[in-house]
Amino acid sequence: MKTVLAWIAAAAVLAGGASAIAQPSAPDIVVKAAVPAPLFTYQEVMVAMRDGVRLQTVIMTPTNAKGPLPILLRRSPYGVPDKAYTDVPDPLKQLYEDGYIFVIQNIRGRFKSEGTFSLSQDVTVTPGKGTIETRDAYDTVDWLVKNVAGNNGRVGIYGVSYDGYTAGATLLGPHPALKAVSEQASPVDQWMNDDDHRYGALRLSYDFEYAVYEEADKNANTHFAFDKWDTYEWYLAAGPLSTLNENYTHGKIRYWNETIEHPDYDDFWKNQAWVQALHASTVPNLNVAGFWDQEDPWGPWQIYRHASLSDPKHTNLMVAGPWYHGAWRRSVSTLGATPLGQDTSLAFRENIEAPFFAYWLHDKGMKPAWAATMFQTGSNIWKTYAAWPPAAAKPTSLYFHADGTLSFAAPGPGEAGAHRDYVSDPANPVPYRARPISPTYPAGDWRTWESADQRFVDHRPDVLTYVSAPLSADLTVSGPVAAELFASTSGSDSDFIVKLIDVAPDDAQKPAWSADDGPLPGMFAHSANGYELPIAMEVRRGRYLSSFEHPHALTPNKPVKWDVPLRDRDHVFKAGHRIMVQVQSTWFPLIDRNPQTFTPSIYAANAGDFVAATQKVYAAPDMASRIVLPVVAGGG
Ligand code: PG9
Repeated sequence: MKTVLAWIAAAAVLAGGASAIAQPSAPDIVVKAAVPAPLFTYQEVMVAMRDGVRLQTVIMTPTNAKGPLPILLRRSPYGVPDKAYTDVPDPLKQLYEDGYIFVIQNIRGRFKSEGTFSLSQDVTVTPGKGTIETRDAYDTVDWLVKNVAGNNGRVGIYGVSYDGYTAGATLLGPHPALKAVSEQASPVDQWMNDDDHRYGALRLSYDFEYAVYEEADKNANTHFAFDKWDTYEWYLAAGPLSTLNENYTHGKIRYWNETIEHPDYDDFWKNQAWVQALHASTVPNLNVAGFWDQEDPWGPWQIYRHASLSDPKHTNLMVAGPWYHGAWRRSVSTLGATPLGQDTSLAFRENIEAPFFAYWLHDKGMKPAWAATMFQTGSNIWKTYAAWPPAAAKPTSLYFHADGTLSFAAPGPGEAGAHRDYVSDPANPVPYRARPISPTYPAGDWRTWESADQRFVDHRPDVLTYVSAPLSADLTVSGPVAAELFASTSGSDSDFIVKLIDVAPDDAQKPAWSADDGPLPGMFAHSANGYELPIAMEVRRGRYLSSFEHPHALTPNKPVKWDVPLRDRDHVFKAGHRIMVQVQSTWFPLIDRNPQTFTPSIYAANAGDFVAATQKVYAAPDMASRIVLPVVAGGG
């Protein structure tokens, strides 16, 4: 920040003069603070879209520009700055140094932007034309290059999450002046994964609280007014989901109504799965994902894969790191209780993001030679890959055994019929993080729960734990991970949640944290000894095992295969660490409770439908539950 100078020279002159000439009375000495030169000019304009709807748009042009600059656009439902930045925000510092005109726009229906906003309609795809955000971005870019003084005719767009989606949606119909895109944590299909569901299992707390956040008031981001801090208690007391509208939202939150009116994967959701319309890399795009993203960990990988279907110029890039949602725009130097040795977010912005935009918008630097760059955890180093997943990764099975161990050896003949059981009771669901579970907004602790130590549940009788022997050598896992469970329930519907965990060695005599590593973040204020760090976690809902469109009842007590995709990972389980898997059937209130009685819609279930069920997880030669790891021999 520029120092604010005090104009003390005038005061010194006056003081000197006072000794020479007697003053009848002391004059008022006016000390004026020097006003630093503004870093940006600020302009707010209403930009008309093709249908006449005008969008509130803020343009900030650096005052130090020495020539025409490219424009960096961000389109958001969350509001725009009401004055120029007086200092460059940390996440923009590297970009500011290269020189951009920053433009931030409220999407239609939000704040002063005209038109209507609806979480579902905004992402609904019109074949051949993309989504409403594809078209509004096109019209905005068109207006900007024609009207913003001092622009060089090139535009980039970037943003995280909703702003990431508005960036990603441009790929379906980009304006010719749009030369670079960085979608960061963009969702692509809200029924299949990311914010609102996981393969059809409702992300209750997020879906409900976010729908209120964005749809309760056009002019605000609204926090649902819980009357309890521990939302675990609040959602449990609320009972079946029909009560949320009856008692609280009264049918006024459109997206929540739509969520419970469309339990299955019907056209309402399919038409919003915008990535299905993407078949090629249309504009250079830097996809960014967090391995520990608690909201949108899946979308960027889908966009990357879809754009890779045709990418002759190698303009489609993938970056991922040890980050919660959007953490690469903050600062991340630790994961769980482990120091990473650097600010990985800053490194991303300095070495990847800024050079990406500089190359495409300023003709500076080199085009990246890699297809993917990951901050690989465990080894805690940056790695670049010519292709993702790396060809060297070989699917390798890690098997469950009914004695609670995990090993690379499949169950033998002596383990015929072997299984472990537990009772899953929707009246006493397993919390997804240590209680109290504060509201999603505005409390910051939601951000980091995916890297929280899982010891907080592994004593529960309704959580099965499997653990390997300490590894004799490093085990590198790079690529998509999956679980295959053979399991039954005594109910006619049920959920299974699988967590893959890296267990740090426990040596109480050797604190894993040294003072040189800096202060530990509050919630991890203990050493890494024995820390159970989740590497991957996911849920499957039984009713959707054979069809996402047409749910089916499960046959009570009949074991079936549960495929549980665990997304892409790049992690080294270090020698001496153990691999752990936890299996459970509730994860509350992150995921709504499965009644464990099949009903046509869970959201219309009555209190009486919620019953306890006995779950069996098999580890037998013909029903070998396993985790499939993409192992890179020798670390790659
Ligand atoms: N995860 C948020 C979101 C994006 C898109 C749809 C719904 C929610 C966000 O942080 O913007």
